[in-house]
Amino acid sequence: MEIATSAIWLVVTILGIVYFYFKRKFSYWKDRGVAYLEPTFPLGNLSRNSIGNLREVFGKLYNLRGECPFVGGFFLFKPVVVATDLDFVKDVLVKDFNNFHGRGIYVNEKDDPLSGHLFSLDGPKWRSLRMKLSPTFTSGKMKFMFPTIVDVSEQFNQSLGEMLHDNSEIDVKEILSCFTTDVIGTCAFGVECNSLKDPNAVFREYGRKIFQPSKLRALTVVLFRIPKLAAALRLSIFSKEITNFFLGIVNQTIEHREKNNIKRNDFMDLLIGLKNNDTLDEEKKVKLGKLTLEQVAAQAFVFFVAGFETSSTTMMFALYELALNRDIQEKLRSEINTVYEKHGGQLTYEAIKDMVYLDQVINETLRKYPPVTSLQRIAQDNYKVANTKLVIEKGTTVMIPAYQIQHDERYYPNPEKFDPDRFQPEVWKARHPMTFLSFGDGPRNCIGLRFGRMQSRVGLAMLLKNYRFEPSAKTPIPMKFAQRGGILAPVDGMHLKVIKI
Ligand code: HEM
Ligand SMILES: *[C@@H]1O[C@H](CO)[C@@H](O)[C@H](O)[C@H]1NC(C)=O
Ligand SMILES: *[C@@H]1O[C@H](CO)[C@@H](O)[C@H](O)[C@H]1NC(C)=O
Ligand SMILES: *[C@@H]1O[C@H](CO)[C@@H](O)[C@H](O)[C@H]1NC(C)=O
Ligand SMILES: *[C@@H]1O[C@H](CO)[C@@H](O)[C@H](O)[C@H]1NC(C)=O
Ligand SMILES: CC(=O)N[C@H]1CO[C@H](CO)[C@@H](O)[C@@H]1O
Repeated sequence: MEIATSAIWLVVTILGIVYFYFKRKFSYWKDRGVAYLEPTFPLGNLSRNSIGNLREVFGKLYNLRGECPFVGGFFLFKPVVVATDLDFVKDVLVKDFNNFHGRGIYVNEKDDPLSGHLFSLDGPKWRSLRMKLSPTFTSGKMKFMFPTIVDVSEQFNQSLGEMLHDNSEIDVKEILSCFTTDVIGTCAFGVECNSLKDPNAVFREYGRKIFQPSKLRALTVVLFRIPKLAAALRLSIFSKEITNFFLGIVNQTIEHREKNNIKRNDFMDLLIGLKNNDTLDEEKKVKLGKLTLEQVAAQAFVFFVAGFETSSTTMMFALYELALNRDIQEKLRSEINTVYEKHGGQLTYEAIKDMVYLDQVINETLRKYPPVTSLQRIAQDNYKVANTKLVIEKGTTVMIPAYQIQHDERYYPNPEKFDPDRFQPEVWKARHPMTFLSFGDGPRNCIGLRFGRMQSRVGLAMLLKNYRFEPSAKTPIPMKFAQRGGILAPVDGMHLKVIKI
């Protein structure tokens, strides 16, 4: 009896302490006079990032904006800054980058070598790696890889032609993922693949596995957001199966190339160079060490993960809007055909650069459908916010709601309208530079921006030259976004009618 009563008291007391702890934490923004969304116990209101769709919560938060350059949210009991003012966004991403260079993502290089990649590392490790990898993505290097991308696109065009019947309705999301998987598989791993022809293609299979949402993963992703706890538990982000596959394929590729002295001027060649040679930090005149095999594998892995789904998503939403806007589709096709002719019927690097309207269509697609809907930084030190009395405390996460900013009618009137003319040079130059955040901005923006744009242009040019796209009964109109997963996607694929020209 005695013991039972004491036990009950103990439980009640603990629950009480936890409750008041959260309650005190949840008054964080109120105490500071910052607009915030009432959090729910115990998840706060930003946990849905990992469990469901953050876009809705961000929409609510964004609507609270006022004088203050940001509003407050909670991830579990941790306060999160949600930037709503463009000058403040610029301070975080560009001007005061030194205080916001990290993302604060959990990394466990020891148990989980693939987690040590450019996207998740912070501090000097990130800086040194970014310096080493930047030369990999210059326009000169892109020019070298261009013919490879065109080859893949021709193979893709052919397989698609064989697949189609007179009046086919297909899920373009799936076929575009096959295309970008093949491009990255070829350029980053030097492995010839034809995912469209071979439904069991390994890269496509692993690509699916990485992006497959699951309940268990949702839970661990919440834990990853508390890096200290995750580190104490020594959690691994990627399964042994995924790790072994990527380490194995990189190991084999390197061995094969070194033994046979093969040079292909692709990402893998450049990574092998970084494994064998020291690099020089031009600014500080210091040598940066060589990459280990594990580090090479982690970078090839992140090129794959960050490179295929983002670009295929861009092309998918472009085809969707083009199917709904036939006049824009015809205008674009006519540009593509004219430029092809001008360049002797060849899709050259110069030809692609001449397709200006194509670029506008891609920009407008990325504006309306940013594949990565928000950006993240973490404060290195206490930070005084310009023109306010507010201080962002060390270790606080700052989120930038790119999707909301790009749908704000103050910057893009009638934001739901698909209008490539928003990106005529004189129009976009007049806008605040932080109104377009689909590749992030500042020194930690997307390193693969040029490559992502290039493969999207080649893919779209090839497709629009040879096929016409129309909506079908299964096309999602109006658009409904999936509630899960990290990258913007429709609920149930993207079915369109595809007609040979
Ligand atoms: C249309 C295609 C793409 C989109 C929309 C996209 C978008 C983004 C965004 C929003 C970020 C975060 C930027 C920030 O926080 O400021 C990012 C980072 C990154 N992206 Fe991309 N990306 C694309 C293609 C690619 C490709 C093709 C690659 C590699 C081959 C790539 C590799 C990376 C890497 C490594 C980072 C981390 C950079 C760092 O932290 O230093 N991305 N990307
Ligand atoms: C693309 O495929 C179609 C058949 O579907 C073919 O007529 C056309 O020549 C191909 N184009 C290129 C550039 O390979
Ligand atoms: C790479 O592969 C070789 C065999 O092909 C093996 O002996 C070696 O241990 C592998 N290295 C790593 C780091 O997995
Ligand atoms: C790296 O060193 C190898 C010889 O080990 C050399 O062939 C290659 O050109 C070097 N690469 C760079 C980028 O310096
Ligand atoms: C697309 O947007 C980017 C970034 O705002 C810009 O650099 C590029 O010139 C734009 N292209 C077109 C055709 O508007
Ligand atoms: C997890 C989550 O989203 N929790 C809450 C965040 O705040 C909004 C608005 O107060 C609630 O509706 C959510 O349930």
